[in-house]
Amino acid sequence: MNKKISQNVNLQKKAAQIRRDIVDIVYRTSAGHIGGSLSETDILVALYYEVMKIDPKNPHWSERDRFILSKGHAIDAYYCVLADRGFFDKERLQTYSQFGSDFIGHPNRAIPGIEMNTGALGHGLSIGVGMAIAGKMDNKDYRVFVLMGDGELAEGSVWEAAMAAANYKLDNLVAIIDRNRLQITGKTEDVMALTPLEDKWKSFGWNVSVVDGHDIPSICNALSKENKIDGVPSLIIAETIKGKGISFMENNASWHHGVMNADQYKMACEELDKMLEVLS
Ligand SMILES: Cc1ncc(C[n+]2csc(CCOP(=O)(O)OP(=O)(O)O)c2C)c(N)n1
Ligand SMILES: [Mg+2]
Repeated sequence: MNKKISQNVNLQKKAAQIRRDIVDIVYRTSAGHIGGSLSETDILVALYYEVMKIDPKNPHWSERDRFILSKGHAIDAYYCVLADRGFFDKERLQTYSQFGSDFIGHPNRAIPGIEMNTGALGHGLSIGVGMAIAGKMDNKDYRVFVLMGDGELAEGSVWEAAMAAANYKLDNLVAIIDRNRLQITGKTEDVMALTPLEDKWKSFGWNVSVVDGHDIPSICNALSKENKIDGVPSLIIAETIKGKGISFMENNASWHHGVMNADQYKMACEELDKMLEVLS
């Protein structure tokens, strides 16, 4: 197998393994936000295993690329990726959502690798703008990545940040939208219509790409520095499926923060184990 193809298979396998870990921690804790965690998994794998400049043993390394999970509710995938990348011992995830644990239901800076507390939607892009301005002022060449939900775009503060990013020519800022077309109560287009989404961001002065958010090589391509336009912030609209990888959860808003019963957990594990077997 050529090196590129085998690397792609490895990343697909990694994503399937991360999905398997997500199912485990969500089932164990009877909490979490599984739908949006499964939709963003391939994006996080592309970022943390291929694209971002990071050193898990030195999470405060000044040259590191920064990542903000603005859709902070989808913490399950984020914890599993950070654990697998070695930011902290996987065993610590056993305490997820338990009284006194640092591993609470939204990102917080007590966890190595997490840059910013998030969860109140609509703030991540403003934080990213600040970090990108700081990078420019300090003459650093790190990039700042911000992952937002599509429902999150109903928050007006997102658009204020979008304007500021273009105004300050932040070409070191990359925003990604997990475009799964669902938010908490139903379809984004019914709750707060976003189309034409691409045109909206272009009109705000962004360099916009649209990709299949489950095709890891395409995500990596879109995130590559080669796609940068000098003086222009970049936006990737990643077309995804909420609940991706588990048939009965896919495209179903009730799995935004649904909790599996024992039978559903078994079915979910079987589907992901089968996927892992195919990729082995
Ligand atoms: C300011 C704010 N309002 C409401 C919520 C409650 N809430 C949590 S998740 C969610 C839906 C988010 O949908 P989306 O951004 O599309 O996320 P995804 O589909 O990726 O899970 C809402 C409304 C919140 N966390 N923050
Ligand atoms: Mg959504």
